[in-house]
Amino acid sequence: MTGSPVAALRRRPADGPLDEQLEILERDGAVVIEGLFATETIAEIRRAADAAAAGVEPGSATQGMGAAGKAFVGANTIRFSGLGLLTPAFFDMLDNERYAALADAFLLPNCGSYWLNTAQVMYIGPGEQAQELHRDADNWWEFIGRTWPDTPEVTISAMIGLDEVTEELGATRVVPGSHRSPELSYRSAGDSIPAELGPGDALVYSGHVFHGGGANRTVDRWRRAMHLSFVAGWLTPEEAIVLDHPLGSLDDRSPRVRRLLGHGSYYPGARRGGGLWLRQVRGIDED
Ligand SMILES: O=C(O)CCC(=O)C(=O)O
Ligand SMILES: [Fe+2]
Repeated sequence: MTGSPVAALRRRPADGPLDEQLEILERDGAVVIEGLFATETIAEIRRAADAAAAGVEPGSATQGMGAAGKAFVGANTIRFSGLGLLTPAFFDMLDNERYAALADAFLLPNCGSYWLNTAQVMYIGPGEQAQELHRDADNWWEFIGRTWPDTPEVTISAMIGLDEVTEELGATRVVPGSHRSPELSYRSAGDSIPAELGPGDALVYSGHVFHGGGANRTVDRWRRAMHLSFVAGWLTPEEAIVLDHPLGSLDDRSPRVRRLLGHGSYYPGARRGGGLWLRQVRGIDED
């Protein structure tokens, strides 16, 4: 594939029409939603993330893949999850109405419900190289690969600015339209364009679109962003964030937060199949 169909990622305000945002997401595979998260929420998440980042060794994340995982996440990048243990503002993010509406429209045609895939601080450090372009849905390649490219959308991701995120700092690079490409790998970064973000803006993208963290070309500044993604309830999430929150500890949170964090079972509804993520042969949240 040569030449992106668009010169810049399309951007829409969070309080604009949902159908327009969805149309762009479906056509380009990605859309920037400006002001998706409230300023106060972002300020609190950034405070908590900055404090925790001070204790995390750059390059220590492995994605469960040893050296290959380290190469994927970078040598001078700080990554960690567990934000719900650091600040309750994390639960506000999970309850964000517009991101919920986008995820519902995108994923619920293919599942009875979805849950948290991962929520990760991703601070790209000075001098970091660009990440390999990839598709987030490749996590479930055993399933996705069988029907590629006619495969359902099973995951939606957001890269969220916790500060100004510029191209120079390593803004996520996206190849618009590549979610429809039959190509299995995409190593040329030539067609990718940066998703620059202000604090609270989010790049919302399909698990089928090629993207990757950009190079940080500065000598002393960090790219401060985080990732928040959901996956169909019949697939295993990337991160066992569920284990951070013992059963009973989320009783004062919303039903959505409880379900996203695994404190509810998966029900197929009108689809074929049975309940999943059950306990004692009953739904966790069944009466
Ligand atoms: O850091 C970024 O901008 C993107 C990271 C990413 O896409 C990933 O690790 O899956
Ligand atoms: Fe990714």
